[in-house]
Amino acid sequence: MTIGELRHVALRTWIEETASLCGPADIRLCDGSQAEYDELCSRLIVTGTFRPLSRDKKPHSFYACSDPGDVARVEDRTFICSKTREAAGPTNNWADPDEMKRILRGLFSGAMRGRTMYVVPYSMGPVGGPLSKIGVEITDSAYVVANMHIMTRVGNPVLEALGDVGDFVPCLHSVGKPVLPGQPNIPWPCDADRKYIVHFPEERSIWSYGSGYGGNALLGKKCFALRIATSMARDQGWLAEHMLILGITNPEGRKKYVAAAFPSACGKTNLAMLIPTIPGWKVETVGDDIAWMRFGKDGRLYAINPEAGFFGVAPGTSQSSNPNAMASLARDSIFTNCALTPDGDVWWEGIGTPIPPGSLDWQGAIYDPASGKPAAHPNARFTAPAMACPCIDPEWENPEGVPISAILFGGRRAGVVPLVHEAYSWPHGVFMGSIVASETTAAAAGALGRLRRDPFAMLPFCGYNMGDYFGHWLDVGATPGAILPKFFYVNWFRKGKDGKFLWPGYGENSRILKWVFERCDARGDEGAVETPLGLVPARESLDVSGLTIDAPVLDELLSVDRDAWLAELPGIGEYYNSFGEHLPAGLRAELDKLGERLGSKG
Ligand code: OXD
Ligand code: MN
Repeated sequence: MTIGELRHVALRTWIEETASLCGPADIRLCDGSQAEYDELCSRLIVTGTFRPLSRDKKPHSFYACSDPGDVARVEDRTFICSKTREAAGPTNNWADPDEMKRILRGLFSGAMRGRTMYVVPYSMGPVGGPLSKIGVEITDSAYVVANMHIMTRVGNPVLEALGDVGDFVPCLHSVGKPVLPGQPNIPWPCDADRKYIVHFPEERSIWSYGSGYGGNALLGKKCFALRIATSMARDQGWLAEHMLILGITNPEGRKKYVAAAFPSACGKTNLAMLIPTIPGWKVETVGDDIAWMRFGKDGRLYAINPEAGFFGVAPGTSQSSNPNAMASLARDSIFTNCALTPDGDVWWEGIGTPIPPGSLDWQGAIYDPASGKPAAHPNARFTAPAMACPCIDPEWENPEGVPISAILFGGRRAGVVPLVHEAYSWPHGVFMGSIVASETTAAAAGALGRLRRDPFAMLPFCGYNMGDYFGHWLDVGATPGAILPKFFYVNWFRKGKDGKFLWPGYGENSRILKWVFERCDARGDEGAVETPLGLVPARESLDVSGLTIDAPVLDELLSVDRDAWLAELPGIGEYYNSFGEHLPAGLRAELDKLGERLGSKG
């Protein structure tokens, strides 16, 4: 189909206006076919963006190196341009929408000269599903289109679902590097020093300029499925969350679904694909990053994974840490900023084998192990199709979603937070989500290992005032007739005095999932012990059979350090003050209750 044949007038007009602003050499409406994907990959080989991997090692897969100035999400260049600063709230960068549009129009003017402008209709969620939504990304990056093919559902079926007047989120993207006459095309075009990742929540549009990487450029993911979707969800009474979704089945064949929020690069993909170490239990994956949830007619909370692929952190992924991820990326995948071995495979730190001599690093230079630098960038990524995952859940594409029984929060905390604790109530669970804090990782540009509050793991992803977002969560819990999931807070990352992790993690986390599963069916505090923080497992209820763990270590993992928590309270209070009048009274009340429990119990 050509642009002129598009029946959707608003879409056609937007495409024509964008073309006249950006001045591309040609326009291509993407159909989503395999032939189109293959042609894009061939083009990317010609520009040097892709190198094909060996057919024997990773069939139909490609290696890409980014510009060194374009390796991660850029939170300081990400803006929420609501009409007022207050609507964006204290945790977002705000800019006046008119002023920002003026800047962006200047940057986008002529930005696509010499390039193809791709128009990518895509669906977040199964095409036409009741929880799904449509976006259209206009981009001048073939790399972005290829990744969108894996990460979302693209092309003709989406246009059909959109019809003549359907709603879509316009997402405009340019790498900001026109190809001028006589200039060669470069493998990773970007405008590294002038990036703008901009959201207009009221008009529900996205403009992204200057970066070709991940969450900055694949606009269906963080920009639409989280930042714009949170503001839709608030208005429409649902939830758009930075959560994995997994199904867990017990030895009797009963199954429950769990959603879990962890800050970026804290092991969501590993948890979503976990292989239980406890006999007879099974975990299956619905999604590893984003959940859209709303109540069904039966009162339960149903979740879909709006994505169709995994954009996972490669370093640390191995046959032993996550064999299911390794199988997902075994073919038909794109690898960005990994190392390349001489026999045409990819390599990264933590893959479990030594780097073969003569490998190239993430910049395409011969790797020198003596350099002391990693061969793969710490935020190197694989883009892999979800359906290739051996443990993909049979219901993962159910357009109605899967019913959620438990919601987990977690972060990287060397101390203070016990291995697992359960909330006493929905508002207490919302309180837990609001105080998530984690040591920072390489998923975003900036200092590593700093403790930062990352409420609901949504700090970089909430498209409106975070105080109002807390209020929305409280309101959702008060929905009449709702059968509410239970909340839990987990911390696999607690360390002992010797600096070593106390808990083995990975497949052993199934022991915690088992306790969560059983708590969902339990009456009262069966299997649990009350503490000031919440309910922790009664020692005999946490299955540690077959695990070598000393009793004192387990005690330490499950202990509530009252002094440390009393010391945390003022910080939480100050944090809450930063939301001013937008902080819901219900959360302040939870903080007071925690203070009382710490004073009177434990
Ligand atoms: C991601 C992130 O890429 O959270 O999922 O940064
Ligand atoms: Mn994420």
